[in-house]
Amino acid sequence: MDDLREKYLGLISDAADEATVEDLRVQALGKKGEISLKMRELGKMDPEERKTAGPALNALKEEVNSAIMARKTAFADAALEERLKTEWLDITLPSRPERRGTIHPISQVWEEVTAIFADMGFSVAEGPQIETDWYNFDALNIPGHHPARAEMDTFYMHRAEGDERPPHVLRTHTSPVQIRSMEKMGAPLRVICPGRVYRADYDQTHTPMFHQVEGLAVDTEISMANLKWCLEEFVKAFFEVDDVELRFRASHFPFTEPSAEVDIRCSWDKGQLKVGEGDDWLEILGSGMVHPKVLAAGGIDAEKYQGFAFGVGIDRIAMLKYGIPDLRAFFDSDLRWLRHYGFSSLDQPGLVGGLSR
Ligand code: 2NL
Repeated sequence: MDDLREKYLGLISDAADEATVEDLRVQALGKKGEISLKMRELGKMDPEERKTAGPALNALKEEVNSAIMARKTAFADAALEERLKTEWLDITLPSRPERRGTIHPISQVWEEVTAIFADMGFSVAEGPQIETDWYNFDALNIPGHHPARAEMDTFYMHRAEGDERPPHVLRTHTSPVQIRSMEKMGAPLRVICPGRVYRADYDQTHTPMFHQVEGLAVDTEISMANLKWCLEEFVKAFFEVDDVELRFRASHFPFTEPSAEVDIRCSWDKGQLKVGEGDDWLEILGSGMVHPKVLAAGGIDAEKYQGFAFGVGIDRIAMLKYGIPDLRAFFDSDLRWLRHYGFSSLDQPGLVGGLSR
């Protein structure tokens, strides 16, 4: 054993590199290593002999193993030192201008829509992307058996085995934020809720994560007329035109009654959208008068208050306004695409300086 100790400790300290140390480890402690074979011989010894040889062999194995580890660490540290000498980075240098990104069109439109409604006196609220089924469905008058639950292609979160509570969901719309706003702030209330939403749908015109802005106004004398004015102001400001014509089409949502889908008059000239003129109609949002059950779910007295609400797809109106043909390019993180469609970080959208420049 002393010979083995001497031999390996010597070889380990003489080793010139990490690979040599690893070879020595195999040679001594590997499956068929010299020390491992000795350990196997323990079985053949008589019990008395084993009593002294066993612990001694174990100690030898430990000692050689520690020597190997220490030498390997020393080589690794030296290699790291060497690398750090060549890979140093001067973080005070300015970034390379050709690598600089731009504001993503979705962020730009998010800010534009927020600026327009903030100017009309709406406050802005955000909330969790993982929601309970109560906030995402029940509070919005979408009961358990309602087909809208299935239609929404909901992503359900996993629950632990045996946990019988209903699963959390990735919110399918930002409406839960408005329920939370009603609970927190009560009536009267004017709020818009921009955010990410999720539906299990992926094709030419759908991505599983997309963006929505919903608006809600609650007061004692609110009507469809107020809704229509607000939406007209929004469309004019957003598309940066002086006049628009809106068309309300009867529709159905569980959370509004009556409900209307809103189209704007437009024309398409060589693939270029013109808003406010022409013979085409373009659907841009859904809206309606808040269902009394939804007001009640938000803790608001539906005998005393009414409200209007609407929902707009940010990605969709971004494509329309900025002539972006392919939805999926939004999420490619392609710098060339971003430089083509993106916006300067110095141009904050505002109604005074112009929305988009
Ligand atoms: C669409 C339709 C809509 C709402 C969203 C809403 C929220 C509450 C109460 C009532 Cl808390 N309504 N949101 C109402 C009507 C339509 O979105 O097609 N969006 C892209």
